[in-house]
Amino acid sequence: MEITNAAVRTWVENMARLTHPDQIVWLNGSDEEYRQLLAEGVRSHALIELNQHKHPGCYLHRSHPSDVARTEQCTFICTPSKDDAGPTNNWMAPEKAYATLRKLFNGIMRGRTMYVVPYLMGPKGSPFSKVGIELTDSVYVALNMRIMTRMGDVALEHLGGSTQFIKGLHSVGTLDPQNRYICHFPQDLTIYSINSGYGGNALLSKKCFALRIASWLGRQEGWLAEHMLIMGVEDPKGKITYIAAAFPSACGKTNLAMLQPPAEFQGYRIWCVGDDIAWLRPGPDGRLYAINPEAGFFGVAPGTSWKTNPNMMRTIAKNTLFTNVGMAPDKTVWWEGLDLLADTGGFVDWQGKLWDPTSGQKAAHPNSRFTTPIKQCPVYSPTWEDSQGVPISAILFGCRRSKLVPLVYEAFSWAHGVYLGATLNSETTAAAAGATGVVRRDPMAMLPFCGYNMADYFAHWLEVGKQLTNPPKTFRVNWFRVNDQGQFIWPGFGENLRIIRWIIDRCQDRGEALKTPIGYLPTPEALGSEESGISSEGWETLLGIDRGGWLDAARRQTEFFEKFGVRLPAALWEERQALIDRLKSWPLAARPSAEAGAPAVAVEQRWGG
Ligand code: GTP
Ligand code: SPV
Ligand code: MN
Repeated sequence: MEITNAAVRTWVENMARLTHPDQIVWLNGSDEEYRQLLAEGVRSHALIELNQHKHPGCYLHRSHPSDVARTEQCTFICTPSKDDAGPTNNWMAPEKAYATLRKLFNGIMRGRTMYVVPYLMGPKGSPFSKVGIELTDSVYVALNMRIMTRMGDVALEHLGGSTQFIKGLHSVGTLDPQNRYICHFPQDLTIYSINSGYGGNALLSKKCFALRIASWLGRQEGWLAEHMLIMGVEDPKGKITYIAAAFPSACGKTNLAMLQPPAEFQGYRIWCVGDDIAWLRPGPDGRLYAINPEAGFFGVAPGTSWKTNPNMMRTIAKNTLFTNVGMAPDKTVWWEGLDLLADTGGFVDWQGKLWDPTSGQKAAHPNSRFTTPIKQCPVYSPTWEDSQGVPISAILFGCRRSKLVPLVYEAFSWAHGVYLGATLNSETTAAAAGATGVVRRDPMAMLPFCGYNMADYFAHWLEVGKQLTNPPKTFRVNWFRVNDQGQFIWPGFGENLRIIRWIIDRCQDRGEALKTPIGYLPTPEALGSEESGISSEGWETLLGIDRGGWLDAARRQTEFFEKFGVRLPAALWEERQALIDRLKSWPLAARPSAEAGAPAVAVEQRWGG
């Protein structure tokens, strides 16, 4: 296809003048081109061809051991004013960032190929879709972009003569962690990323564009870019209810988005629209509509198995790129949690070293991943192509908390839901470099992904809610409570449908709930406690409320809220105070953990509703 868009041509020429590639290859997105890129990947040792009999179309990539996850300390929002980036983002002045990065990019592609990767985020022809162009010297990144986005001519066709496209310049550089930068210039719709080839650092469509730049655009244009899965839940009568859910990285979005209903859920079907990112906007009917801008899954490998996520196992059976997993001598892949191995002779770990299972070292890196097309998912939802998106009935904010936070509870209102999202706390995971298992504040699961001041972001959420005459109900969920032995109490995965069923009941004004100071809680019976196999002590932990713990938690929010100064919407302070007041006036006798089966109305009367 001839490149007629002058703005695109000029920008690519300018970036080529800066980086000096030996050659420039414009990608059109064809199957033939994809095969050539794979061949180039194998030739240049970026890829290892896997057993084509057992894994047709699949390849393995090993990233540099210092480059295995997003690096948040190297990620910057470069707005003209520091306040516009806000206290939760790293900030660098745009002039300084451009100067630093231009120096690093200068001549960096000598001896390399620059791939020009046009891509479309969202359905073809949708008014909500947006175009990006990534320039990269990594064939691995180019291949991933082919799976993760609608890549090639389709994007340039959608763009037409428009100058509004997101400019992304990426180089693996020297992979020097000391000079690694992922810089965002929202005001210029520009992203510069250097010295990493991994995931969200390098696939600029994903976190850099579809969340950081898009959240900034969404604020101006009246919509939301969120770290959310989108799923349809079909009930036995054939009615499909759509849900969006924000969980921090590696906290269960991909798994929930395509869950396999347990046997007793006869007639239920799950439809996966997306597993990581949702763009949401108010529709003409006062409901909130969501599209998934992506076209593939970049999913966590460890823990994925026939038992936990059979739909993903089917999805990744072919045409999948694996990154940093272990490999058997017959060139099949393996990771922790997959299945027990009879024989580990000749296995190599994610770095290609002979693996000794008794060493305590993991075969697969904890953040090892697969890149695979959404259309291969057996429960792929055709609404993925729907240019208006799907109407969302419920929004879930999920966290990974071994203590305090119940399995599920419902907010009293949109503003209360925004407060539940804004105060989300979760234990860190291997998806980002740094310590794991540390509780940190991760508002709306967007801490690393919000492209502007989070106080303004909360205000924007509240504003969007005002435009919805029929807003989604909002919920907090936590699959990760542990017992004294440190084991998960809740079985999770497919069993999460029990929670989803209650949530849908609540959206249809059914479903039994207890009104408590923190929100509406289900009774164990409403979740199908008889079939769940969980003991009554288990249920007490999962659905109990620790009043002292919640009062402490509310107090600890002060420090977080104060970071934002006067920019923080008053509504959040009010929600916090209201929670404290409800907790203080709550008669201990009415605690649902003590009398889990009590009818909702009785509890309400006792603490004054
Ligand atoms: P990102 O791709 O990083 O945004 O992660 P994600 O939110 O999509 O998380 P994912 O579904 O990939 O799950 C991350 C890890 O949590 C995997 O190891 C899963 O096996 C595990 N996990 C997912 N759902 C559950 C659950 O319901 N219970 C338990 N115990 N573990 C879960
Ligand atoms: C996450 O960390 O939330 C991911 C993986 O989805 S990455 O693409 O690396 O951001
Ligand atoms: Mn994610």
